[in-house]
Amino acid sequence: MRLREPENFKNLVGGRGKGYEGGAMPTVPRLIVATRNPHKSLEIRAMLGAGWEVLDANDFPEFPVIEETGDTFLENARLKAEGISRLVAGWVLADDSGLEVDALGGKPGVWSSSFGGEEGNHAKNNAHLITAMRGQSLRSARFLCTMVLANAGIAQADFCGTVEGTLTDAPQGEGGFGYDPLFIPAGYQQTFAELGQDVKNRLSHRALALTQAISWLTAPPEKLV
Ligand code: ITT
Repeated sequence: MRLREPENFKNLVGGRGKGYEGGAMPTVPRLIVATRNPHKSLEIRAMLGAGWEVLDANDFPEFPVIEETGDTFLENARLKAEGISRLVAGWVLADDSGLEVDALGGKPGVWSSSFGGEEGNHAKNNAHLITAMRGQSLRSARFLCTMVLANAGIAQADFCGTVEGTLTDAPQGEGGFGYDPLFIPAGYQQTFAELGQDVKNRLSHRALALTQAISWLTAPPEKLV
């Protein structure tokens, strides 16, 4: 998915595109993604294309880790967006996301990142999910993503995206990250990890939330900083 370039991007805090070495290169709007998960920012960068400069918390080693103490995706996205937005000028986008599994009463949900016992360990998370789902005939699940846009330390808007699907009983495919090798989106026969980044970026929970966030950011009335 490629989102259109914003018509009023002159009013967004801009930066020079990476690789700018002087000359007449136009300023592009800058979005700082409040994440340390490089897979998320890679997807967001690919979806936005060259019309945006996308940075993340890994570009700012001095940024603290924001504790995710909320019980909902919205609370955690807001904590991350506002926490980073207090430290940097311009628009900050936070993404809190996860997998909701019907047979597990909605788990791992908000705690998707540490389901296997170790924060951010995708292999352990997947192994734990496979074990938890062994023998289960109800295989339905969904990825959810809540995004919050913040500026000057204050959340300004939030957006949600959901993609329904089913779980395999063993990993399939090498692409994507996290639970992608176990998740077959509705209407497809392969996992997100097999379908590849272009397909995932057209239909994912993250794509659906990002489309709304960018529309909001670039629609009149102009969002002056
Ligand atoms: P940040 O908080 O720094 O953004 P994180 O990975 O910890 O990074 P979350 O707290 O939002 O982010 O947890 C998201 C987890 O949900 C992620 O680690 C995966 O386990 C899962 N997840 C979210 N989106 C996913 C996707 O597109 N594909 C596969 N798994 C995903």
